[in-house]
Amino acid sequence: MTAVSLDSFRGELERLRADAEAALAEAVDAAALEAHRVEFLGARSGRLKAIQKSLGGLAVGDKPAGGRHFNEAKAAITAAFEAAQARIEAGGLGPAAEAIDVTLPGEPIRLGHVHPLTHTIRRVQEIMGRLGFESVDGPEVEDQWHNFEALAIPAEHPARDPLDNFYLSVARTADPLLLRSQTSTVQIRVMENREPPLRIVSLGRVYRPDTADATHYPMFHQVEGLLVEPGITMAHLKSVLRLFASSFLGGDVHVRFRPSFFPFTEPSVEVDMEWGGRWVEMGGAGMVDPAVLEAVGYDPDVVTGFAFGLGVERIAARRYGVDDIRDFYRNDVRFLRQF
Ligand code: FA5
Repeated sequence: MTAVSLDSFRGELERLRADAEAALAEAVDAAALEAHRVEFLGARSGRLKAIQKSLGGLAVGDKPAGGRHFNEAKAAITAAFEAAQARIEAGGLGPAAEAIDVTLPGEPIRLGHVHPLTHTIRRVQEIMGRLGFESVDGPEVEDQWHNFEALAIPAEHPARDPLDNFYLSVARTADPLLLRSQTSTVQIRVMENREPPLRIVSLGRVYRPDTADATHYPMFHQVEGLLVEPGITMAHLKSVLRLFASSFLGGDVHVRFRPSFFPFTEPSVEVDMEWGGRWVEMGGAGMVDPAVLEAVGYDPDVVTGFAFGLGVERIAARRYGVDDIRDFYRNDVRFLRQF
C-alpha cells in the first residue's frame, strides 16, 4: 500500500465531492442519474470506492481523521444523489432552469386610466354641479310615456317609427318598451317626482339605429339639463350653456342658437359651439313647453324652465381634438393612452 498523506487524501475527497455534486445537479433524466451513480457511488469501481481503498495508506495516527472525512464526503454525495433523484421523479428541470434571479428588474405594471368618455362625463357633472345642477340617473329601458307621450311626441309622430328606435321584443304589445332614444326621459321622471325649483343634469347612454360615421354611433351618451323655477328665460339658458362650454373647453367659447323644433320645447333651438373658428352642432335646447309642464302637474303660469340635451361624444371629440367619434369605441389602447 502506497503511503498517502492526510492532506492529499482530503484533497481527493473534496474534488470528488465537488465533481459529484456538480454532475448530479445537471442530471436531467433517470439514465444520466444511473450513470453518475455508477461513476461516483458504484460498489466495485466507483470513484468513492477507489478513494476508500487508499484509506489504508494513511499513517496510523491519521486514520481516524481520514475515516471521518471519508464518511462526510460519502454522506454529502449520497445526499446529492437523493436530491437529484427526487427532482427528476418530480419532473423538475434542474436548478439552472428554475433559478430565479431576484436582482433582475421586474416587469413594469402598466397603469390604466379612465376612458375619455367617462372622464368627460365626470367633468360635465362637476362643472354643472358648481352651477347648482344636481346629477341624477334614469333607466335605459323606457316606456312610451317617458320617451314620447309626456314629451308631447304623439303616436303618429315619425320619431316613434320602429325603424328609428330599438323597441324590445315585446314590440307587438300595445305599450312596447324601448331603449331610450334620448335623455329627455329623465326630465319627465324628475318632474313627476319633485316640485320646482329644479336644477338637474343627467348623463347616460341612449340608443338609435343610426349608421356609424364620424359623428354618429348607434349607442352614444347625452347630457340632459333642466332648470325649472319662476322667471326663467332663454337668456338664462344661453348663459348656462356658455358658462359650461367655457369651463369645459377652456377659453371664451361662443354659443350660437339656431331656430329649430322639438315637440317638448317652445321655442326650440339647435346649440352650436365655436372652437378654433369652426361651428359644431352640440345638441338641442329650448324653453320647456307649457304642455309638458302641465303633463307633470306644474302650473306654467307660475314656473318656466329651460332644457338642453347635448351629445357627450361630440363635446368630448371637440375637447380632445378627435375627428371621428368611432375612435372612442374601437378600444385601441394606442388611441386611448393619449388622454
Ligand atoms: C335630442 O335628442 C333632444 N332630446 C335634445 C333636447 C333636449 C332638445 C332638451 C330640447 C330640450 P337630437 O336628436 O338633436 O336632440 O340629439 C341631440 C344631440 O345628440 C345631437 O346634437 C348630437 O350631438 C347627439 N347625437 C344625436 N345622434 C347621435 C348619434 N347617433 N351619435 C352620436 N351623437 C348623436
